[in-house]
Amino acid sequence: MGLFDKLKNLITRKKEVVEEVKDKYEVENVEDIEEENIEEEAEESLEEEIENKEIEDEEIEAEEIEEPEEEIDDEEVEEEESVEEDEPEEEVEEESEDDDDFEEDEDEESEDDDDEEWAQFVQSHQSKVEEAKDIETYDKGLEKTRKEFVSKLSLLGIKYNKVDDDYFDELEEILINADVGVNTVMKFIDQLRDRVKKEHITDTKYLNEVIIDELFIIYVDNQSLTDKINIAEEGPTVILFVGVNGVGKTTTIAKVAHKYRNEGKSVMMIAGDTFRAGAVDQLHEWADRTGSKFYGKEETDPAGVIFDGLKEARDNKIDIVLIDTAGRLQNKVNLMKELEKINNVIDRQIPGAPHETLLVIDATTGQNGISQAKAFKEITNITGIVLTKMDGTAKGGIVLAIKDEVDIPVKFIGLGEKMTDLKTFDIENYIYGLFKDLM
Ligand SMILES: Nc1nc2c(ncn2[C@@H]2O[C@H](COP(=O)(O)OP(=O)(O)O)[C@@H](O)[C@H]2O)c(=O)[nH]1
Ligand SMILES: [Mg+2]
Repeated sequence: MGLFDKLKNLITRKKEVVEEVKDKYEVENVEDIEEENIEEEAEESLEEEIENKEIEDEEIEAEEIEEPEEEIDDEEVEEEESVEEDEPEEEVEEESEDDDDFEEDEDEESEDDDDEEWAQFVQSHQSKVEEAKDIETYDKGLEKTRKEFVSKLSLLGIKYNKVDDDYFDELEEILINADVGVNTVMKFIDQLRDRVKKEHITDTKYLNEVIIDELFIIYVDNQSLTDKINIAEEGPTVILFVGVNGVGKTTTIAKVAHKYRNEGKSVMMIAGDTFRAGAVDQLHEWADRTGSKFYGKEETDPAGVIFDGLKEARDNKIDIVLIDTAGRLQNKVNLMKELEKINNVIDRQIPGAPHETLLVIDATTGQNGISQAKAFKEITNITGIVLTKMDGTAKGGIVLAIKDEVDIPVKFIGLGEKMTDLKTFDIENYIYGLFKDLM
């Protein structure tokens, strides 16, 4: 199976996940599904399974079917299996009606098991909804880019029925306008021309498939598809956020805190941006809202605040420490010195930390963002990029440019202003968000 077919399958599967969840919960938007809806749904589906199972059992007994497995499809087999595993309360009760003296302590034991199995059952429902929510957020956050870039791409396939120089010129323009980056585009067009020659491609519609295929190759480039956040094996995981003013550092910290708090982790925010008036208060507020601890003082040396904050994080056995910094790129030498100092104090408190230094870039600033990434890369060791405000731009091609021109993995992507709109970067969801209408 070719790469394009794989992408097509992937997109189809993702569409199905979202549709299935929407149908099941009878909602327009997956994001409207609340925790309690999931529990209700889990309860209902468990009852349904028990009923089905009972009906099946009766049928089996009545008809004496020898190998019923062959007659039911995969889904039903799954359901049947999980019913067996789940040993639902209702059945236990029924059984004990028949067998009244067979007995209470058994009941209690199986209650514990039931609790655990029930939790797992709910969990499987939750992960499905989570998956659908992720897909939907990418879908919405990339809408502008999709509308611009992909619709132009399909129009191109309609306008030209032959692949010629004019076609390539226009394609080049579309890609540059989507902020894929001039160098990336040049390389890309060269590769595409080669392939067109080698494979004797003349059909522009087929070429669209090749284009998607090649864009995907630029990003993947033999690397793993998701770049996970490096979590410390022991002690607090320290994540340092850098980037120029206004790109979304503080809000990103809030969103990251929200994510880890939801996973049940303890979080502390440290206000290393001690320069901008109100910056400390702004972070403090986010800490309160996300149920995170806070450490910060105004008008002091950031390295000092970070040093003290980390000590407190260690003493309080905090899982995740998020450090905000001031981003002043005006003076590279000063910023370099300051970050060096910050890194030193972090390492002194927690050897090996920071575990991540994330550079926050505003996707709407396009090539300017790429320049920032290049500059910061010279100043300090950046381990990942957070690309914010993707929802506000039609130029979502910047992800590809970053990969190709800066070669630092995008770890988070900001797809909107809500707390849940920051997602771990997932190339498959990104591809889905961009190309779902093309297939
Ligand atoms: N639409 C959108 N707005 C964002 C996103 N991330 C941040 N913002 C907005 O960007 C503005 C600046 O954010 P802030 O965190 O204060 O930037 P900082 O100066 O780098 O700390 C705020 O109005 C945020 O709401 C995003 O992913 N999408
Ligand atoms: Mg800030």
